[in-house]
Amino acid sequence: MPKKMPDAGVLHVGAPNLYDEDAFIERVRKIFKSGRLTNRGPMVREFEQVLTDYLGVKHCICMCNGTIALEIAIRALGLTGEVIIPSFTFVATAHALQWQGIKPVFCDIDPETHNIDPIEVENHITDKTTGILGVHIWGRPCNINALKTIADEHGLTLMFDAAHAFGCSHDGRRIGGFGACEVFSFHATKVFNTFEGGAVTTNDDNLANKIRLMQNFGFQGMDNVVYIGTNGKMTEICAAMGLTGLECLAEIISVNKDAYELYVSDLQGIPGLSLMKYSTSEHSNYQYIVVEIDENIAGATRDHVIDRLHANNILARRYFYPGCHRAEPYRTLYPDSRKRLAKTEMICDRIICLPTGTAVRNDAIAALSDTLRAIVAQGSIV
Ligand code: T4K
Repeated sequence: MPKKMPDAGVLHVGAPNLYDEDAFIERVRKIFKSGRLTNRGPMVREFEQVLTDYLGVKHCICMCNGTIALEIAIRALGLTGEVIIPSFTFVATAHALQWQGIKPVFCDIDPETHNIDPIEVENHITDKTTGILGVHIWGRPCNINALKTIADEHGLTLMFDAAHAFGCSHDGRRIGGFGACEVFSFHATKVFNTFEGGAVTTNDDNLANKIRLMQNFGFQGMDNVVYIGTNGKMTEICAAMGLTGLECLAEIISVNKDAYELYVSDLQGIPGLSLMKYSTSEHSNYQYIVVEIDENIAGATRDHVIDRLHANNILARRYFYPGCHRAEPYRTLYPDSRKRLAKTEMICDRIICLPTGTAVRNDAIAALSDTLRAIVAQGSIV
């Protein structure tokens, strides 16, 4: 059972889903008994095996967090030069490239799906492009088939940032096995968390082997270093949290789905406000409640609505405002990006994420929706 949180008076986007404390502590006791704290001990090995089965992939390499997992995957794939990514993502996606001297080439999104637009991707391919890094924003898969066709035609590597997409599917297959590899985040704020954590999943044996070596300083065996590497290892305690979380993941997703359906009915008919839909034919984790405000119809700007929600102890978020291309260092390094990101900027300026998850009670959703309705009714544009 996921642990139900008491209502603390303030509603947060990102309040963690907590698991059964006793089951977790039992695993912590095992760690203390074994004396094995990290370096791919039994807990991490078990966690990787369970994840491999759950995701239906050949390899799962658990990491200390999603950002390092991205960096290692990018390096192991040998990406260089330019890589095409959406600007509408958490800044870690762009940083993981720029940190290694690779230029993130920001591409516009489809305003319906909020995902990278394959037609736009084609326009950004140059002789320096080595890859496409799609992001399954809000857990809704990118147009994977179209991206794969483009990557194959141009000899590019395709990988995915699946930080939001744990438990989601595309064409009936779990996210995790698409592209050369996919990268998950198990950060505290995610649908499934290991305090901090992440993983790279792949069906490629050689790539998996390389990533394993790179996450452990490049060590092959005790004294033999074969690659430049870093420390990307997951600890035993994080794996213990993950194993405990997997036992109640289905319940967490079901709580999220119920919350989403409550929002669907409670937010109905608010002028200028639309709630993002999840596919009914695929698995979704319902992690994000995303509303779009059209200020011309609502009569209130998105930022006014956010300010009023905050004043009412509802810590809604403007993910992923302002968009990577309008954040430093990208704004200064690549000032021309703005010219081709009109749809990204429009979405960045309209989105609000609302609280959900096991920390948010149903009556709080009803009250929040009433507050939101009242804020829009009051308006802010004269
Ligand atoms: N790619 C994508 C597409 C991502 O979205 C992310 C991470 C990554 C890559 C990188 O993965 P990691 O390296 O993080 O594994 C949060 C998270 O820090 C970040 O993991 C996440 N995306 C991003 C979307 O959101 P913030 O800056 O919004 O977090 P913060 O600290 O403001 O927390 C949000 C709310 O949650 C707070 O109001 C309080 C509450 N909270 C938070 C934590 C950490 C708690 O109640 N307890 C907690 O322990 O970035």
